[in-house]
Amino acid sequence: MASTGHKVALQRDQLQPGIVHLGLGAFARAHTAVFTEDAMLAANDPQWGIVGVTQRSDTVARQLAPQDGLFTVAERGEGAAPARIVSSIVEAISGRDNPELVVDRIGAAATKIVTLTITEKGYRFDARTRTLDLDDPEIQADLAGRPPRTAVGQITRGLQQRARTGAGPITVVSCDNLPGNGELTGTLVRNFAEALPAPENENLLVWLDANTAFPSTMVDRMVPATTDGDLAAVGHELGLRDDAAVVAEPFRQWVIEDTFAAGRPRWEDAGALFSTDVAAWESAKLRLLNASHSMLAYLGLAAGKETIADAVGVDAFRKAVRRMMLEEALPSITLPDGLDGGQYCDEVLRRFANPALGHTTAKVGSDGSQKVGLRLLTTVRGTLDAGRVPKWAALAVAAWMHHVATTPEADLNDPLAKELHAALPASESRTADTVVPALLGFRPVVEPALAGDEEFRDLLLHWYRIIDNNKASNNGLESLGN
Ligand code: CS2
Repeated sequence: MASTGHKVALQRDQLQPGIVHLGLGAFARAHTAVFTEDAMLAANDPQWGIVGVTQRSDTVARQLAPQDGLFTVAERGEGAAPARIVSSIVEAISGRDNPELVVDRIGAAATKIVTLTITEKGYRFDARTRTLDLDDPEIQADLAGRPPRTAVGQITRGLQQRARTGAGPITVVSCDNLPGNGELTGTLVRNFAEALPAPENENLLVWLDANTAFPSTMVDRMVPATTDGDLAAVGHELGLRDDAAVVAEPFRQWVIEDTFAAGRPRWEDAGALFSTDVAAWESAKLRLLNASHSMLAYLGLAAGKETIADAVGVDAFRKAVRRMMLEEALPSITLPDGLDGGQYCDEVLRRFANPALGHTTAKVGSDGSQKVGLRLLTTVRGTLDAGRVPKWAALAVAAWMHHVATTPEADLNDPLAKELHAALPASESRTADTVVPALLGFRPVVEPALAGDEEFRDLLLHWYRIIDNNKASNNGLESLGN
């Protein structure tokens, strides 16, 4: 790509590798890499080149290598900018194939920041205690001393190398949709360090306290999985083939807590907001946008809708999502200063309706066991605690349950697919009366007090029956039983 005469914004020979990014999926390329390129350009500060690490597969690293790390971001929808080539990635490595190299890069003195987009399941934590899952066999293997393959293992081993070599302080920035993602990441790294044998662990824990920072962030941009059609369209626009191209909506947002241990790019020059109130931004985003996204995904899947835009185009679904946001989620959160809740909800619905994005219900509906608790059960709990009826959030949870119960285990895209299916009755006896109690009893997702709430259970039974009765007729579900 570099040789085609297309404009590359940064002076590549001056870039230094200041950031290691774990989880080089489409989102990271369309969000973190773009903000960082813009920040380096605006401040003429080339020290924040990104070493990108793919986590589970080596595909993106293989695609980027022959293109010198260059790739295209093509915006889709109203207000889309022309396709741009992003030049902030200086190296792409496969964490699966080269775990020692990842540790070395995190341990290098030039590295000042590690950023993460590894999705919820990548943290391998127990959602109830917000601590590292020490029973996870991958974590155990990393603790036992193999070249680390988990993100927490790679970070902690990299930090251990820094402590040993005197490579200096560093900041670890989680960019995943988890509340308190910075504090959580710091806890998981410490849990890993604590589980190492003495005195290895004590030295490391002392070093961590003095040399690391874990700011929280809220990230936002809808980035679907790139399809062959997208690649063909980008090829047409640019006149060249880019296998690592990504498509994204025009909107992007990043709110960051300004606690860095060793400097940072001027991301504010690229439109990021530094705030002391990231927690409020994060809960607004998770419980309004992400919760509605999940709700539309599961309702859409039950009604045979392929994309989020198709699902939000169904009147009854759009109304249900709006009511969930306005009547249940908004009253149970505290908004950050400067955010208008009503406007935010309108904007979210407008973004979902983007017909050009092709964000699939299957993609957004994946990993439900990791998302439903944070996005929806929080609102169910808050609404019940306030003495109100979580009618619409319960609809979303029932739709998730229906998705789990009607999708064969092998097709259920969820790290706990096996455990979820083990909790369910045999497929021929899956009805509201058997599925709802079985999944309410699924402890990794539902806490006992909520599982025992009769009002919530009755709502789930009510909605599950409506969804199940209408599965053969889209029109029936599309009116949600009214
Ligand atoms: C989506 C998010 O896949 C999902 O679960 O809800 O990836 C969503 O598109 C982003 O958080 C938007 O910022």
